[in-house]
Amino acid sequence: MENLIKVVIAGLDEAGKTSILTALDRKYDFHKDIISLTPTIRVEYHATEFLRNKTVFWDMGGQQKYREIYEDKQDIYFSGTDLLLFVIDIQDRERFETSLSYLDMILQNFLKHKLEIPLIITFHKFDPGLQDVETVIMDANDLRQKIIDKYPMFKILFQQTSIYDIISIVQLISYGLSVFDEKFFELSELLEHYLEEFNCKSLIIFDKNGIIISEFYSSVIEPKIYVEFLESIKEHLFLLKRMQEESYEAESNFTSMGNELLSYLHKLEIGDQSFFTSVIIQEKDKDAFLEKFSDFLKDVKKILEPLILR
Ligand SMILES: Nc1nc2c(ncn2[C@@H]2O[C@H](COP(=O)(O)OP(=O)(O)OP(=O)(O)O)[C@@H](O)[C@H]2O)c(=O)[nH]1
Ligand SMILES: [Mg+2]
Repeated sequence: MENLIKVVIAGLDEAGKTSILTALDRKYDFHKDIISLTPTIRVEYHATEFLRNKTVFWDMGGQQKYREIYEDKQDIYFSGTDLLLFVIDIQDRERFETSLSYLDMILQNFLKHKLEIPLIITFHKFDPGLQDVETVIMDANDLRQKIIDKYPMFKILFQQTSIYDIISIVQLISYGLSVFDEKFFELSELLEHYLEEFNCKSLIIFDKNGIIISEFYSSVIEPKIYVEFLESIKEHLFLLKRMQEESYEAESNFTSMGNELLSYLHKLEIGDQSFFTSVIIQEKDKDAFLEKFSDFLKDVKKILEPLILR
């Protein structure tokens, strides 16, 4: 059975909603597209597919004149929402209150219709340079606490994102979509098991759009390799795009990362869908890894097949 998932992305004008979607679409080389973005007029729709679920993102232009329209015609805009992604510009202190009252309008509508859907609230424009700026961290904590206190009835996941950190964007959307099936829990347990078997640093499964379906990281990633580590995951996003292209023959790819680490990307077909496994291991473990890898693929297939072929 095919499902249609409606994801509403809301937040004030300039919060960065369209930028988030653009970054997710392109994954690479998107900065110049984002610079030329113009304010969204009313609602723009972006459709994508996640497993067998068609997902439609409603990118709700955030200017005041549009917010008034949504408030007037709430039921038209917000009915049938499966997931709300609410974006708060963490650099826009002056408008935190305005942002919270917009959130309140939407949540009151959900409550009226007993829509107990998952919410993701992201503190966006949390750029790499702001990660340890005390005032910004405190602002985020205050906002989080206010929201939790006011809406105990909702399950809310808080995130921090920046378009200068593409992994944060990929994770944002991935966490959102993975709430829709308990299979994801099984998959996560499987990854935890194999992370140990392979003795690897990270184990990630992406779908064909580069959306993370499941991921597991070693708890001992040394700070000095962290940057290269993120870089190599970014490279995998780029490489998986190329593997999707007709002209790129290889199904898998080992790359040396320096520091005695290898990154490995492997394409896996289930039914008519492609998935990608990204692994980072130590060079010395390569042979042992390759011996066990086919078992891993079999186990992954076992879990994903029913999702794909139903
Ligand atoms: N510093 C920083 N700027 C960002 C980030 N994301 C988006 N921006 C900038 O914020 C501005 C507004 O981005 P948009 O994506 O158009 O904002 P929007 O929420 O879609 O706005 P509306 O369509 O009017 O509702 C642009 O100039 C982006 O370049 C970020 O993570 N960090
Ligand atoms: Mg926009």
